[in-house]
Amino acid sequence: MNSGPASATTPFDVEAVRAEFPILDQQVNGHPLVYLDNAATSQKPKAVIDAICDYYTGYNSNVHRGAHFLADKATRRFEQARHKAAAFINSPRVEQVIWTRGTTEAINLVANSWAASNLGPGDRVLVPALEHHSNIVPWQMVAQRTGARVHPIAVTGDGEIDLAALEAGLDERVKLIAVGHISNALGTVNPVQTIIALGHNVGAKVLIDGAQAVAHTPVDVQALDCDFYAFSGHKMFGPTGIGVLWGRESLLSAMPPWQGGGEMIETVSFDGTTYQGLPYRFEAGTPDIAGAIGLGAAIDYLNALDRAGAAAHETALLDRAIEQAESFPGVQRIGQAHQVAGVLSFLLEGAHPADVGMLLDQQGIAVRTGHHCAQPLMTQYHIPGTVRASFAFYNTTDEVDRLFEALTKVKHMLLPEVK
Ligand code: 7TS
Repeated sequence: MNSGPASATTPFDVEAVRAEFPILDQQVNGHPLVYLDNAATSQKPKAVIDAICDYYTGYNSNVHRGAHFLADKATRRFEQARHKAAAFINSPRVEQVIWTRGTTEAINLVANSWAASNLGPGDRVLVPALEHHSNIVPWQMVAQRTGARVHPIAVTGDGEIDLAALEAGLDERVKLIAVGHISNALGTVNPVQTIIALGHNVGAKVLIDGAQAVAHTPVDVQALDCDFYAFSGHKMFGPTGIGVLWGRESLLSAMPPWQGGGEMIETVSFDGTTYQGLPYRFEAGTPDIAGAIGLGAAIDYLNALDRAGAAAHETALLDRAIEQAESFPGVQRIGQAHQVAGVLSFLLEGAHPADVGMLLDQQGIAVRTGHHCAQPLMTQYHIPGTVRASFAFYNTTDEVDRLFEALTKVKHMLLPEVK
């Protein structure tokens, strides 16, 4: 893990970090905000907000087109952000970083380009049963078009991928394994390195959905040896509307474009059009320039942060939350994986998750309730959804305690007869 600039002996200063996130300092429903919905989207430090503001106030211009000062500056900053993203995940080459709207679009790009041209009848795509819908539905759509089939990989009652079941399902018909790095619904840290090696043993490609990982752990696509890695800027303290598809160069350069338009062509004529090389052939139309620049600022922010200290602080927060959940009468934790990050999913016995979420909100506490876009997992557990508290390094132990104090009140309100 990166240790950042702070020395190992300097304690992680959560109050100093919080001061960088202006949104955190506000009252909601008459209480200080406790933001525990970080898995849905993270908050943005001033540096990111300022970078976006500077772009619009100082050098807003389209990229790659203009022969004027502002266009040059916008293009330079936009491409600098791509270099930052490449370094952030240790990409061998910057051309392997393709801007997308986010994880969802990155996965759809692979489905519509690589999978549409490489899958055929009888081929298989393996997807763990705990995946987010955006790592299920695109594969179902392309399977329908190609005659391939999507097979779920079993998940244990604890919320871990059943590796024995995965191995049993692996043969040369499997062309792709699409797996999340960290589960958004349960926080399970999946053994992606093992899964990548297993997939490669049978000649399958492996795509990692890194949406939940990038905020919590350093990512090294070369060490992982994955074929594709997808992530969203907004879950790692950057803006919405921007994300990355990283791909192995040999795969990306053989893939057909999936959207046509400006920026992605070399020459256009009615006799035939030729396409740009990487990464532009996959970036039709005006990109989210402010978003890319904002994501670059988020990466700078993370690089300057004591990431080891932040990770240790997050682990302490989650441990405290799990401990309190387990000693809280009537609270059932959903998911008991050995390795978890960032997420506590739970139910309050006798109460609907939506009611719990609403009453927590009345006390200033923001959580998400529902199926978390992981319906097959909820179906497996026979539950309508969960209450999900998800943490970032700017949360405090006091906020964890406030969650459970508020939950005590919720319990009295919803279940006055239960002790
Ligand atoms: N994959 C995972 C694992 C996710 O958690 C999410 C978003 C996505 C893909 C899609 O990312 P997007 O940026 O393209 O939307 N997860 C959530 C969540 O847990 N609550 O709201 C969004």
